[in-house]
Amino acid sequence: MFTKAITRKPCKALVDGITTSMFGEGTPDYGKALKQHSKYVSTLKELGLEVTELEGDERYPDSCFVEDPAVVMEKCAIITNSPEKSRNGERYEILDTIKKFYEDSQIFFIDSPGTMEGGDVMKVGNHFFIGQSDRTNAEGAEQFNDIVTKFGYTSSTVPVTEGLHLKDFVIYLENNNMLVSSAMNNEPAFDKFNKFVVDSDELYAINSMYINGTVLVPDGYPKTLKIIEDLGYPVKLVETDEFRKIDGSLTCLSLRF
Ligand code: CIR
Repeated sequence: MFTKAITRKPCKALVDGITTSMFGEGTPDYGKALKQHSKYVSTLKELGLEVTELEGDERYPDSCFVEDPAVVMEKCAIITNSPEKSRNGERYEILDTIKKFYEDSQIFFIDSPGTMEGGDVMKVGNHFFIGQSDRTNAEGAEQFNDIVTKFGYTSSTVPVTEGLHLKDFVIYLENNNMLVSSAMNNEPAFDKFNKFVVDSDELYAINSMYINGTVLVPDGYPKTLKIIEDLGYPVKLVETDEFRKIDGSLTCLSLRF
């Protein structure tokens, strides 16, 4: 059960955010991005979360994607280490906020040469699947494993072969249900789950977000919406088009715990 979330308002420099153009083209419209973000935050609040809303930080164009500089869980928090120059400083900024919720003895760091971003970390019960991607390397995954095993969690790695982060291609919706890309459907690590393959023209909607029984789904992906509704989840649609232009989706806009 999640009770809290941390978000950060998009800054004007959002228009300079990093993009692989894997989901769409163009530059985000800042005004629209602010509106979509504010709706996202109010949706989290409607679901009962107490949201700590941080101010935009112009030094870091991608800083609204707070999921990446930290991984939070019940027993500890891990400050990650982005290999992207324009994002690495976000780890120091999120730390101050993490300290409000965790004791110093519960806060850990991924250090160079280890790299990691939270978008590559997917929690399933007490297990973490860690995507090995351009942002998260084997050393980062090993450091993460050393930390979480001390607290009774386990972790394993999964190769990310098709884009930015693990959670762009597989997402856990609890109740043993997973949305997957066709590549992730062939990943043996996920064999035991009820997998639902999302069509290639709706790949972006894999990154839907389970919050306390409800699933937030990006607006505009009817086939994926139907899969989720047919599974019986109450659904809330959220517009994220402006973030999509720079590879941002639902989970990356918050830390939930
Ligand atoms: C980046 O490339 O770092 C940002 N433009 C997008 C980050 C998205 N983060 C996520 O999915 N966890």
